[in-house]
Amino acid sequence: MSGVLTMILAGGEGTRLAPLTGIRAKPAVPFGGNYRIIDFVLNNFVNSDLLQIFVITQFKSHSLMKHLSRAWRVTGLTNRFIDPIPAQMQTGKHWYLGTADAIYQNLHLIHGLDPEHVCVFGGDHIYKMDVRQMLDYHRQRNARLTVAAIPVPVAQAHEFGVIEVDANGKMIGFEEKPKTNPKTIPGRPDYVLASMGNYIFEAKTLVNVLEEDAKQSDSKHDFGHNIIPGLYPGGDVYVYDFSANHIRGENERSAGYWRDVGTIDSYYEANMDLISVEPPFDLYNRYWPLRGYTPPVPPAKFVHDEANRTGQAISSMVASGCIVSGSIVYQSILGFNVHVHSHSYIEKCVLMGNNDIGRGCRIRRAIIDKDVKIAPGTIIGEDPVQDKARFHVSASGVVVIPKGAKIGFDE
Ligand code: ADQ
Ligand code: ADP
Repeated sequence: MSGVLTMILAGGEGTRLAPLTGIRAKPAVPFGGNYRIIDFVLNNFVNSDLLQIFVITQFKSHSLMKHLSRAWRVTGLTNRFIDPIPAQMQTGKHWYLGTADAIYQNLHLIHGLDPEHVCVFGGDHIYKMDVRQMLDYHRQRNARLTVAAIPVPVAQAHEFGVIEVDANGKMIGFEEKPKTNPKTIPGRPDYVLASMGNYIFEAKTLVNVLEEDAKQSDSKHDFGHNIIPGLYPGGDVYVYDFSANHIRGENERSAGYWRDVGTIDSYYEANMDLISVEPPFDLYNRYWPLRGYTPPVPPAKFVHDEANRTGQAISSMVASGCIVSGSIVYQSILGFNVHVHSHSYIEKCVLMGNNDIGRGCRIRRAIIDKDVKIAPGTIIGEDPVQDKARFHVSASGVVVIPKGAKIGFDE
C-alpha cells in the first residue's frame, strides 16, 4: 500500500448551521440533492486511490454513521477500509477537547498501521482535490507538515487560519482566525492566504507533536490554535497551493472551487452554485465520479395534472423518486422522494427529501429539511416580517424549516 493513512475530522458541533444540525453532525447534512457534505472529501480520497480512511465522529453521529455504512462500505478483501470511529474516551472521562485531541485519542490507530504519512482533513467542505498531487508536493519537499491553502477575501480572514509563505512555499507565519490586521497576500491587499484545514503530516512528526500537546494544560488541543503555530517555526512546514491542483475534465471556471458551508447562507449559496447555467462546481465530470447514497426509488416523474397543467422543473436538479405534478419548480434542488402537488410554485429552494408540498403553495428562497410536509396554500418567502415570525430566517433572508416539521396544518 501507499503508506498513507487518512483521518477525516467529522466530529465538530456545527452550531452555525443550525437548525440543519439540530439532529445530525454537519458532515451528514444533505447537499445537492443526492449527497451528504462528507461525500465530497471521501470522493477526493477514493478518486485519489487512497483507501485507508478513518472518519472521526463525535457530536450527533447517528445519521453520519448510517450514511457511511450505507454509502461507503468497503469490504475486507484487501487492507482498504473506510471506518467510522466513534468517540470512545480512550484517554479519560472526556470527549474530544479539540481537533488535535480527536487525533491524539486515536493514536493507537496510527500505531497499528504504521503509515509514513497521515492526511488529516476536514469533513465539511465542498470541493474536489486530487490528494495525490498534494502528497507528491509534500514528499518532494520532505515536509514534516504540508497545509493546503487558498486565497479568500480579507473580510473573511477572521474565519480562517491565515498563512504567510515564502517564495519556496515554506510557511513563515500563521495566525488562527485573526480578529484584526490579518496578513494579506503580497501584491493582493484584498486577499489573505487561508488554511483549508487539510493537513498532510509526516507520521512521526504528528505523533510527537500530539504527545507534546497533550501535556500542555493551557492548550486548546486544536490544530489551528496550537499545533500549526507551534510547528512551523521549527522549519519544514510547507503550504500547498490548492489552485495548482488539476483534475482531468475540469474547466477553468471550476479550478480552485472550495466552499466552507459553515453557515446557512454559505450552505445555501453553494447549493445554488450547482444549478447556475454554467456551474462553478461540476457534478457531471465523468473523470471525477461523485458517489453518495442512492435509495432504491423510481426515476423522477413530471406529470400533467387533471387540468392539463404540465409539471415542470426548470434550471433545477431533481433526484430520483420525485413527482412534480401540475406545478413549477424553478432554480431549485429536490432531494429524493419529493412530491410537489398541483398549482404550486417553488423558486430558488433546497428541498432535502421525503417532502410533500401541498396544492397551491408558493415557496421562495427556503431550505426545507427532510420529512417536512407543507399544507396546501402555504406561502413562504414573500413577506419577510411574517417569515421571521414563523420560521428560522438566515442573515440574507433564507427561510429554514427543520427536519420533520409540519407547516400550515394547524394554523
Ligand atoms: P474551523 O473551520 O473553525 O477551522 P474546526 O471547528 O476546528 O474548524 O473543525 C475542523 C474540522 O474538524 C471539521 O470538519 C469539524 O467537523 C471537525 N471537528 C471539530 N471539532 C472536532 C472534535 N472535537 N472532534 C472531531 N472532529 C472535530 C479550521 C482550521 C482553520 C482553517 C479552517 C478551514 O483551524 O485554520 O482555516 O478549518 O475551514
Ligand atoms: P438524516 O436526517 O440526516 O437523513 P437519517 O438517520 O434519516 O438522518 O439518515 C441518515 C442516512 O441514513 C442517510 O444518509 C442514508 O444513507 C440513510 N438512510 C436514510 N433513509 C434511508 C432509507 N429509507 N433506507 C436506507 N437508508 C436510509
